[in-house]
Amino acid sequence: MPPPASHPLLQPSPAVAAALAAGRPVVALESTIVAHGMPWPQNLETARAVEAVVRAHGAEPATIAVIDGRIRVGLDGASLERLARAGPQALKVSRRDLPAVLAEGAASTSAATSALPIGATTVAGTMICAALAGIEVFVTGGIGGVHRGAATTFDISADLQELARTSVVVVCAGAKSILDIGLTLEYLETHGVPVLSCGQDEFAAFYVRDSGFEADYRIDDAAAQARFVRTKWSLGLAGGVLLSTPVPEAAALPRAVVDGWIEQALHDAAAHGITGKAVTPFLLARIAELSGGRSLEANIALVKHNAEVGARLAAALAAEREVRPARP
Ligand code: PSU
Ligand code: MN
Repeated sequence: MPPPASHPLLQPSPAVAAALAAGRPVVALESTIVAHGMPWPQNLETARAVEAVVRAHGAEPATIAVIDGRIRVGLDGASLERLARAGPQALKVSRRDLPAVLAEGAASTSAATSALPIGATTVAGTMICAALAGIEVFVTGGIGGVHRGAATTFDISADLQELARTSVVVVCAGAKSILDIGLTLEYLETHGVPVLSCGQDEFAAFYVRDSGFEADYRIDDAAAQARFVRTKWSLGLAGGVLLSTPVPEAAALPRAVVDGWIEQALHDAAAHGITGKAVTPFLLARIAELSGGRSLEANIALVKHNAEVGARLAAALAAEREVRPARP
């Protein structure tokens, strides 16, 4: 929806810039999942594999991160490795954090900004950067949401507010069941964010296929998804669309088993006094430990599958644009 904007701090790779200029499909990918969501070296392997899936389905991958004071849209191999190796040392960058990793870059005309930490963008942070770059589709693993116990902790991911305001489609395997999925969906409804599902009626629950909650609309066909999105934006209804698709059957984990790990991980987080932005990375890492790596396998499989769904949608949106210009 947003016209491709340029900003001095925005640095698309040559491949991404060329694809955008030609109206070819581009898929944004986030970097918090790389730095904070998975351990080395599976994080780098997965990031590369996900980019390959996007390419195999005819779209250009654009992994987004803030490096040396620039919003990099599309990372070369060395930068992707730098991000993956930085791991938890990278700053987790949501809406509020963008200036912290960019302000020095803004003041500088050279690349003498390497003292800045690498910024790994969350779903919210990546949506902002994708919209700035003119990218309409963004693939992640699972979005942040309303945490269990939010009534007392107020812990509600900034991802939800971003979906309410920024016009990008976010493809995900639903929300992690470490969250309160019912409340997450209520929040999205309040803010007018359509929740689409592809492949099943239910909203997905990350490692688990079924969340127990139905999505608003099931649309399996990419061209029909693209028409839904174009229609929303053509009405001036700014804001995101959430497209949920379940983890592939072969990699899905049984809900009862996952619930046990989650209870334990939540207990441990409380015992360690983990709060704020550290909560989600802590829970993901603890669940990976408790599951003996099974949750990580599921996580990798679902992101790759999301990449396929996202690339098909990006291609359908590009085709739709040719037929009916969104911005006359
Ligand atoms: N989903 C994953 N791995 C992740 C995340 C989501 O499979 O690492 C990250 C995303 O970047 C998401 C963030 O935006 O967790 C949510 O963090 P918080 O709950 O602090 O808003
Ligand atoms: Mn939070």
